[in-house]
Amino acid sequence: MFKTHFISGLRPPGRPPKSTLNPEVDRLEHRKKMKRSNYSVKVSTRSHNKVEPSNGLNVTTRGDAETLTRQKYDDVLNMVELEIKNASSKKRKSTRFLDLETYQSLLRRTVVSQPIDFEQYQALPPEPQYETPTYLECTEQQARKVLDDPDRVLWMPIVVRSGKKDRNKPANGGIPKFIQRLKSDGKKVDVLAGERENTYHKSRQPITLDTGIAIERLNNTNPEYPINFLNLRSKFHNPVPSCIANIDSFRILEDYPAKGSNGKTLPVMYSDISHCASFHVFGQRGAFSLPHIDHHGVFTTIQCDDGDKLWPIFPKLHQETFLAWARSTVGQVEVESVEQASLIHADGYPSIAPFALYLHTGDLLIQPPGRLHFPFSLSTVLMTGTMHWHAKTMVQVVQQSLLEVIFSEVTNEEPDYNLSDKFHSIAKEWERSDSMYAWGTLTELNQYRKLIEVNTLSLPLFQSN
Ligand SMILES: O=C(O)CCC(=O)C(=O)O
Ligand SMILES: [Fe+2]
Repeated sequence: MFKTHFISGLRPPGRPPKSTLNPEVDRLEHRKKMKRSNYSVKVSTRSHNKVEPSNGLNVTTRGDAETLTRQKYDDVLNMVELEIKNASSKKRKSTRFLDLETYQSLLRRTVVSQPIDFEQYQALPPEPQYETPTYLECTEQQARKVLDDPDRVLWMPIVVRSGKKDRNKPANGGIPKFIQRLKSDGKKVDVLAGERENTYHKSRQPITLDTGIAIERLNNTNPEYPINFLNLRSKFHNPVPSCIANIDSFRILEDYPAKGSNGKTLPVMYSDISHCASFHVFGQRGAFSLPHIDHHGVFTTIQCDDGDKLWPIFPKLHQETFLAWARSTVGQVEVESVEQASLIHADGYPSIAPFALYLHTGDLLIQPPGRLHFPFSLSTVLMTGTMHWHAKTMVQVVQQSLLEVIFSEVTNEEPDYNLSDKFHSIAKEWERSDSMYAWGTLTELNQYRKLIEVNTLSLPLFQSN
């Protein structure tokens, strides 16, 4: 699903309230300031791009994941650098070329960090740690314990590796079966395929192709623009991974607005996030996405069904950094102070170093809300994903949804038409004393109530109560 609509009851994107400078001037100023600023995390070069998780995380070496991720990271960087080198002589720079340059800059400052294990995760304080480039690698049972923990909400990504016997075994018949289904299910498909080269933003929007033609393009092993099928409706049964399935607090999204009826037939609106909460992404080798967040504050689960993906991701960002980046997506960078300007790198994304995750056939990723990520397809790769709201993070869900109305470039997905209704039904459920969901505090409920009434851009979105 791609964005073309706005949340009902909210105004379409407009100028953000803060005064800003000319983007070109900002960019130059920013570069100068970046040179002056003494950014503290050691990153940026291929040979030195390893950091230890900071903030007291005491990690032990988990050689396999780190070595493999580093190899795959190197493969992607080599592919990107080679393509840039080969294209550099061309007079006209394609959108892909410009995006590749940005991607290269991002990759060069991406670090490869060690995951922590279940015991280390449990020993951590429950509060989220900002700017910490780490993730949890654990079994599916451990992941369920982490997700079902009433005392803490997940803030770092989890990677569940496929068991040895499932390694290299594609799920559900893999790519061949998926292509068969794709052909039989519909004549048309939305893809990112580089057809719109003329304007900066349009080329990043999907085009509709005949399914047969889109699939045909996969046969070209050296395409000028690898094809990326994003957000396809799920084609397999039971896409929800067992580590998250039927945990009440993660069911809000699929339960609303269906609550109030036990019937099996409900009117379905295509753009309703509850009805497209499972999806596939299917990318040709070389296809990639620039950093974005998944929409409406969802936790995303993404299972690698068949193939290989590098999934670089930013650590949890301070609100200030997140907002500075959101503003920069509409060409506006705050330059009120050196500190503020240095939050955003010259490539347009937060200066804090991203870190790499690698996903292979059978691996599962659980990605917390609001995390910028920029996946790269190392092979033709099929993934199945699901989206979830958590009862304790509903304030962030509304905040992020409002932010997406103002700065629509932060996500690559289409907003939900029914969001406003959904938010109001959820408020009613939250107010019930016998509710089955583990909601946030009373203060958060009051904040949520205020936020769902916002229909103007002038209100402060991030007030604390
Ligand atoms: O594979 C891609 O290019 C993008 C996938 C993605 O970001 C997602 O599924 O959230
Ligand atoms: Fe995404």
